Amino acid sequence: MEKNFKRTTITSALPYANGPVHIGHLAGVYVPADIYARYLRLKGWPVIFVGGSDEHGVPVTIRARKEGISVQAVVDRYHKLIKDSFEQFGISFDVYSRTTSPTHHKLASDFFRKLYDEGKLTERVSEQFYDEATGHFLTDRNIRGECPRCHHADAYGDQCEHCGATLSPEELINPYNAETGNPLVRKATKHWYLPLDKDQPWLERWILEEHKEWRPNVYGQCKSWLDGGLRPRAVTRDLDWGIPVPVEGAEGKVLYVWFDAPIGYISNTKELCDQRPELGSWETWWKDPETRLVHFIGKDNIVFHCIVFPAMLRAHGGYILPDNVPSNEFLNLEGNKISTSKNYAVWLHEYLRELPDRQDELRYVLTANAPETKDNDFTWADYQARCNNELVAVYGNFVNRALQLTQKYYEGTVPEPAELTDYDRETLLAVSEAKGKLEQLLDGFKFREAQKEAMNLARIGNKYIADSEPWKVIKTDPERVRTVIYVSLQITANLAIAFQCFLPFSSERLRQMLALDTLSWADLGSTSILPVGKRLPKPSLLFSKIDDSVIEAQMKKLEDTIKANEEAEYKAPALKDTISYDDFQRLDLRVGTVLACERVPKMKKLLKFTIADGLKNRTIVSGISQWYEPDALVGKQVLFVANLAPREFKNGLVSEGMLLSAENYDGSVSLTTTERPVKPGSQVS
Ligand code: B3M
Ligand code: ZN
Repeated sequence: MEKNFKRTTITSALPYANGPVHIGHLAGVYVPADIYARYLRLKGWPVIFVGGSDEHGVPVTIRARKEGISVQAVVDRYHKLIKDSFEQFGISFDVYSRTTSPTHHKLASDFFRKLYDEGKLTERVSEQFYDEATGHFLTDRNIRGECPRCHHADAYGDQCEHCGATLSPEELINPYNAETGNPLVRKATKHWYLPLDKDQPWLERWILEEHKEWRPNVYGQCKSWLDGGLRPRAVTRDLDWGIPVPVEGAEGKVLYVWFDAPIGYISNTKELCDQRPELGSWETWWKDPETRLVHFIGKDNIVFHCIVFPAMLRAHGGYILPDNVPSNEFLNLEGNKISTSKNYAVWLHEYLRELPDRQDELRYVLTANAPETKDNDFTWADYQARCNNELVAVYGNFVNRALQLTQKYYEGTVPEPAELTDYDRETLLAVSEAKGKLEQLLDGFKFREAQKEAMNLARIGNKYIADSEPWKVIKTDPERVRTVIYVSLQITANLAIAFQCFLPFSSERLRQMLALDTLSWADLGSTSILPVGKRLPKPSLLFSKIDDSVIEAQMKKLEDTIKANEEAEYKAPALKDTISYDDFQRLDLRVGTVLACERVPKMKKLLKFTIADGLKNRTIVSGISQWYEPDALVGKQVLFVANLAPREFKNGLVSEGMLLSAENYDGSVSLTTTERPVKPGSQVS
């Protein structure tokens, strides 16, 4: 930090209360924010960590309509679920409130009113799409219609998913309401705009010149927005859910969710300070230039936090601007995009139920694999490997050896070291150097590297104890072993501190096993955290292995979701050109009985059938071996095209006809048969 700040206000994006939170949320925003908050607290620096649910906007209203319940019921349910999940994952918010709170409604409303009164907003009437049947204006995403480019029937108002074109709703042919299917008309409506075009010059200076240290992905996105030229942005919407626009003649209008949500950070701080007077006034945390403001967000929120919200704060006046906005890229899941609407995710509340007491394992893997600079992939195989090969085999193993040997040789008391060897000194030096490295990485928001550094301490310890072989040396040189165990225990204490901000649960267990009152950052790097003679309680294992069966069950769950989605999304292919009855009559379709069925050597996909067709037996070759065991088909009745010209395969095999089968949504194939047994050779019509 170049400037000397007195305190830090940390915010993390307010998740929409329209569904549960998943690993993508945790990896992208909440774990990094929590690591940073814990780190500053460990250092004893004044910090508040502010979170909350975003309960306005269109998504919650859609969810409510889908489920046939009130919007309030939706946000109540998900606010609680999200809050509980975060709590159980040890996300150490000082406050987690919600944007439906009265404090927030008042603050956001006053904020808008001040901008309005001071003429900082512009007013404009424009035509928007309107559903006359429901009396609603629609948002871009809720408008569908025919794509003007590829003529796909159901393009979105902002994009055609079929040809990828970026669209605006006016371009759609025959636009309709995605939810009701009703046709839309255009209707004039008045809205208030934040004239961002006027902010362009100072934003360019402030971001592009004064904040070159921001992450390249954040800086780059800001630059491209600025290079494209900023345009005024509407900060109100025609909607019946949200904070009413506090202006006469604005009935039926609410503040745009992206206007009120970031103000939620301020409202939640106010609630926090009202509850905890020792924190002082909320204004200190938002207005004092000696306060450092840091926003943790996902990459889709960059423009709002780096451009729009700072412009709002500056227009209002009196507020500090963010010092940094460490935004992550996205986390994928087994190679696919995580999707709330498709239910394709690892949901935190389900993880907590299915893998109980393994919060640190997930935190560890998500940080080890954090999408800090590019999108990353979460896989269950990687999860298992990191848990078993790193947490169990390196960290857990080292700690367990150090603590067990202390019990075994010294009845659980920290032994007095004899004279240190060069190797001991080298090892301790490496340990004390970790602090500086960790600080540099944590201060620079490089959490992934920082956690690696913490794990490196465990590697140092593991190597040290393996090289020193106390279990052998005890017979010949017990004095030496006292030193080895002493040094190992000090490394263990360092690990508890170094990992505290990453893995709070296991650090807490380790703190108890080391009988330490507190863990303090100041002690990190010290080689005398545990005094000689200190009694340690009986240890237990810090981590346990993840079985294959656990991983298989999780994989199966994801595969089932993919299948269910494919099934739900299946659309029957378009019809072929019409044919005449005569055309149909030319086809000779018949029933046959399978006499024999076998695989074809060297042609993996094929099955060779011998079919009784009432005249003579015929051979039919069909590419369905992936879907059937040959033996299981013998005796079955099948339908086939009897007058298809014979077809010869490369190996000389000739197929005299074609079996009729149906291809399912997932590409699997099912043979057709008759509803009642009939004589082989019966005609089908
Ligand atoms: N709720 C969007 C999101 O969850 C939004 C963040 C608000 S932060 C002020 O991506
Ligand atoms: Zn298209």
